[in-house]
Amino acid sequence: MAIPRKDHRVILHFDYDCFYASVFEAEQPALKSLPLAVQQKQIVVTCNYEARRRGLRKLQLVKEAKKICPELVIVLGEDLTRFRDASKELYAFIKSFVWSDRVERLGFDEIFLDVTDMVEYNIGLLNKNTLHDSFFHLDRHDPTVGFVYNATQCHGPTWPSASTSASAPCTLTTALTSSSTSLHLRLLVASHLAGYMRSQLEHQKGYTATVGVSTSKLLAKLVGSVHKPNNQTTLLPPYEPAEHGLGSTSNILRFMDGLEIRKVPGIGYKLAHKLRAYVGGAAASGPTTLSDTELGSDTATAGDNSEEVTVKQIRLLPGMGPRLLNKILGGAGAPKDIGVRVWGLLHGVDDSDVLAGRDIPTQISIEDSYGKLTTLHEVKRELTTLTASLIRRMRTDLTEQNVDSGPRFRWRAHPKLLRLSTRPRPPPEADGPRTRIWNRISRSAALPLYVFNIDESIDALAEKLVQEHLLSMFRKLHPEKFGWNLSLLNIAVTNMVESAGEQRGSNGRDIGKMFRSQERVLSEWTVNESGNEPLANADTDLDNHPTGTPWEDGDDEEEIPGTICQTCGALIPTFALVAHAQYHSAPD
Ligand code: DGT
Ligand code: MG
Repeated sequence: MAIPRKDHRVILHFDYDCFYASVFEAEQPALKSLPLAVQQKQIVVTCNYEARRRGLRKLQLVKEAKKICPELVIVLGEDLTRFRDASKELYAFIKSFVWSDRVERLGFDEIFLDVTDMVEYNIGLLNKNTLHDSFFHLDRHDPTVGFVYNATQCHGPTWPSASTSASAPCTLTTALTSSSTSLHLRLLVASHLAGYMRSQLEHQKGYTATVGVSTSKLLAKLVGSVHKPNNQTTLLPPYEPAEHGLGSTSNILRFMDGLEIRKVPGIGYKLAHKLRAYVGGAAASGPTTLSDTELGSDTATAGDNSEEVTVKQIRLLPGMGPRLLNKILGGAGAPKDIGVRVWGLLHGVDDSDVLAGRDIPTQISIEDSYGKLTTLHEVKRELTTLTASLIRRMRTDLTEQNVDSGPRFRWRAHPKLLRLSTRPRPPPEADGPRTRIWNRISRSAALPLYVFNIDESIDALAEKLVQEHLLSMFRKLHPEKFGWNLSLLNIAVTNMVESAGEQRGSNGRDIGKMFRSQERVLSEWTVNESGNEPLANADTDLDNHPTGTPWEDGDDEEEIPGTICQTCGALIPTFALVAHAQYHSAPD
């Protein structure tokens, strides 16, 4: 089956190294030489490379980390403000190099850039006689702005690497003799831009990043992680099997084939589970064909699901293709074209565009998770704290200073809905501690106008919003007076309406107009059930984004999917369950 691609683009993917730890290091450079871990709840969410050299890993229990490295310096990272601020600052810095507005943030620490225009412009100016001494123009209008580079070879490592490559390394000679000349040359030139931007990021901002260079977001992200940290990787052509004549293999296919399926963005926990189970089942029962009536929901439990499975193993299964994938992965809630989409992903196909950055978020949400939250008194206290943070965030992210006369600040956008979500902890089951907690329940209501009153104190507004709105929303979610136990509270403002086009300085009147009809809605106090929502997974997953691309990002807030340990009652992230069980079974 022919798989169409958009190979004319040049895409870079930036992933800051040990991001949260780097934010602390940028504030206090003395930390750089020490093993440093960032703690959220009982987890080391990330650690610097000094700590990694000493055997620490990301997402490890703090207790375990301290055992491995007693001299570990631990900083608390539960307040996300500093990471959010650093992320915004770095985004603006990186964006300043790029000509197009196609600079897209994924979470706090990843950025995709479409640099096709810059690369093509610079290829147009290459002088074949002085390639060693080329000049990369960073400004179309000022020919003095840029950097000198050697256009006869790629900057930094490539995949395949120059030494192991069956195909030629990334030099201009191969670029010019190859049938894929222009692709090769584009990637070569882009690798220099990537190298320059990495060095500027390090020297001007004190952050290092790992970068991938290819023709799609998917490939740039995946190839970038080949050389970590503080490095970059360019995925070399040929990208199509036919490019180098009969018998040559596409480097995309070779590269993808070696990946564990869960590494592929878009193949999340659930899809990987089904695919692994299918491979396990197929291995146990021999080749399976499309007519097999066993396919479908039963496949998820058919085989050994603990085994890692590569893209190649899936791709080469008998009868494998979009139709079989549809049978394996389809079902309630799955997109109709899941088979075609996953088949494309396994072949490294991702035609999604790098989206132009918007600096107004689609929603703002604040949440916290709890070991035990059982009384209305505690709920009210927590709601008030969360609401105060939410209003603070709204003021930071959604207002700007008024340059004209009138009020000092103006709202750049107005969220229209207020949403309260909780995650009730199910009662313990007889079969042990591994009850997965996946479901949130939520209710939404119109956001009252008074929240936008900048002259009122945040604490007073938070108190009012809780008393007058959130508590009654809470009671509708949990009509029983007691008997519930919550593991999470989340408050969000959504349905953002941007104020672009409004006259500066006229915000008071405009807000009044905008919310007049809303006040009517509020007076009737209708609360809409928004239903159960799946837990937003930390990574992107078609499972959770049935209508979108693998790149749809959730909230800025993250959380750790967890399970209650029945021995100690702590909320343990799913990935840490085995380690945690070992901890209880180990002698003191
Ligand atoms: P890297 O890219 O391997 O050098 O290390 P990081 O720390 O940049 O890791 P990355 O890129 O996966 O994630 C960026 C930040 O997001 C990281 O510094 C901490 C946070 N983070 C990552 N995974 C999780 C998670 O599962 N839960 C929580 N709460 N935070 C996470
Ligand atoms: Mg990172």
